[in-house]
Amino acid sequence: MSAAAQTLEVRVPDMGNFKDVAVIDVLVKPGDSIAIDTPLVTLESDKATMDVPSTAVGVVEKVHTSKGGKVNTGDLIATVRADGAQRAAPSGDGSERKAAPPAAAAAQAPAPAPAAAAPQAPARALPPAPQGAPAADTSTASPRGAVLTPRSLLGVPTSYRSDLAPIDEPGFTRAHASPSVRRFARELGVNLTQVTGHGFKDRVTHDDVKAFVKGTLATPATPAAPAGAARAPSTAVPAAPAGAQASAARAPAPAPSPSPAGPFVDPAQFGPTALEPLSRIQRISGPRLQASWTTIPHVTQFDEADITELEQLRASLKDRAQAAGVKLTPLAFIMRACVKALQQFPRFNSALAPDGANLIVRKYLHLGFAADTPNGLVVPVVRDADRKDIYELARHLAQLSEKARTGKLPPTDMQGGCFTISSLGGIGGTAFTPIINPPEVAILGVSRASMRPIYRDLTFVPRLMLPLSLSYDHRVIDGAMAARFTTWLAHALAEPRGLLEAVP
Ligand code: CAO
Repeated sequence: MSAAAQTLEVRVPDMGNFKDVAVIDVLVKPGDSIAIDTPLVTLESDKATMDVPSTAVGVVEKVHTSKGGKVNTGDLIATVRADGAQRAAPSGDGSERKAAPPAAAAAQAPAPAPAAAAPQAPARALPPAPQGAPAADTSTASPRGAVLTPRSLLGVPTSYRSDLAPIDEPGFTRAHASPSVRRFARELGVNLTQVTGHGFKDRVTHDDVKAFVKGTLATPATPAAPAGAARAPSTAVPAAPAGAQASAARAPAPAPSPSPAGPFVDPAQFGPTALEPLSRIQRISGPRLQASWTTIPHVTQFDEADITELEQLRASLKDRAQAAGVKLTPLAFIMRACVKALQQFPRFNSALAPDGANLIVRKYLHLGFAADTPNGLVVPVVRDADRKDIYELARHLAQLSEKARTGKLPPTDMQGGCFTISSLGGIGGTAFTPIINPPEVAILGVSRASMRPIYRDLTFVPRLMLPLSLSYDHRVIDGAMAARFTTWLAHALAEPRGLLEAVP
């Protein structure tokens, strides 16, 4: 291979504002065969944890970072030896291109190699190529173009990995499975080397991973536990079925979370139970939610908005919206109304300074919205929402939701939110108490609108009423101000033509 062999560089992709990000894991070593998307290192900032996927195919020549080190956007992570016969030409802008999977590399791999699997894997969608790169060349894998796989959208305590069963990384890398199955296995903390594949040529499938998890959950957990477990009662485990293999050591380890709510009473004492692992996002976001709920004095102000006219207006704009290539859901109007309310009440667009004695009032307005995804809750952020009209808001809402659902939301699309809207209106419910997303100081919950008889001018009239639930940080916002905010918001939604004005 050698005359033709070429060395490719894999660098840290664009990490937005993150600087000096800690390398908490190195997942490959020299000599490992890697494919596109093979995770190379795990990075962790105070806001997010992410795997850096490979943008090259070949054999790792050298790893240029180490566990415990720090990296920044563009830093070299690994050099990879690709087969010249199948590699693509260098891009000329300093970035490398994806090489086709080298047969030689596949042959070197001791087990069915990911390189062999790569051609079947759907190509990862990359963000737009950097300036100067050929636009139509989807094989361009710029060091700044790879998509990070965020493990945390809401922040991560540094010790969170301690609750995961260790994964045999080289074995995981060699396992015969597609990138989506690998992602799924990582999500559940499943060690792919332990999973028997039943797909084509014994490839591990999603169903195999699920069956493995079910199997391990049906067997008793090892009594051995991390330090501190003597205090923390064990998680519920059912009695082992006769003849079951003692495979609990392989099971995704439940988080050894000492419960602040008092001693744990094992439900298995009172009847049959099953243990289901939380998704990785849930495991990570849980402590963050708990910290917000227990450290911020939350109060929730309820109100309702008459959106009868808004719905008529929305129906009348359907064709125009379609022509503009967007779908106008009530949320776009609610976002615009929130922007105006935040401009009216700037305190809601502030953060409490760490000294607890000052407010940091933002002069920009990025609006977050909660999105329900197959992997859990994420909060994409619409940047400069105050400079977008209702159609642009709808467009960004749809685009970010789609990215969130398909796991392609980069950390930069989740940063810098000023205020969050959590809309459960498409699903149902009459009210709920959303949890503030710090350092924000308020969050608006929206439930399902319903026709209700409203007493007006001595008679009941049918009106479409939208329930609003505003949770706010009582250290920053007084009850009277919150009531004024929701009253103002309800009024803006009740007279929706004001929401259609052009935005400067
Ligand atoms: N009342 C009645 N109907 C509503 C509504 C409301 N408040 N809000 C939306 N709808 C309707 C929409 O009009 C749409 O119906 P049509 O197709 O007939 O027009 C339907 O419900 C579905 O809307 P949608 O949910 O697809 O779109 P959206 O713009 O309202 O919301 C998004 C987008 C991403 C916010 C949403 O899909 C989502 O993920 N919501 C869940 C958020 C969540 O999990 N919050 C909880 C966080 S706290 O744990």
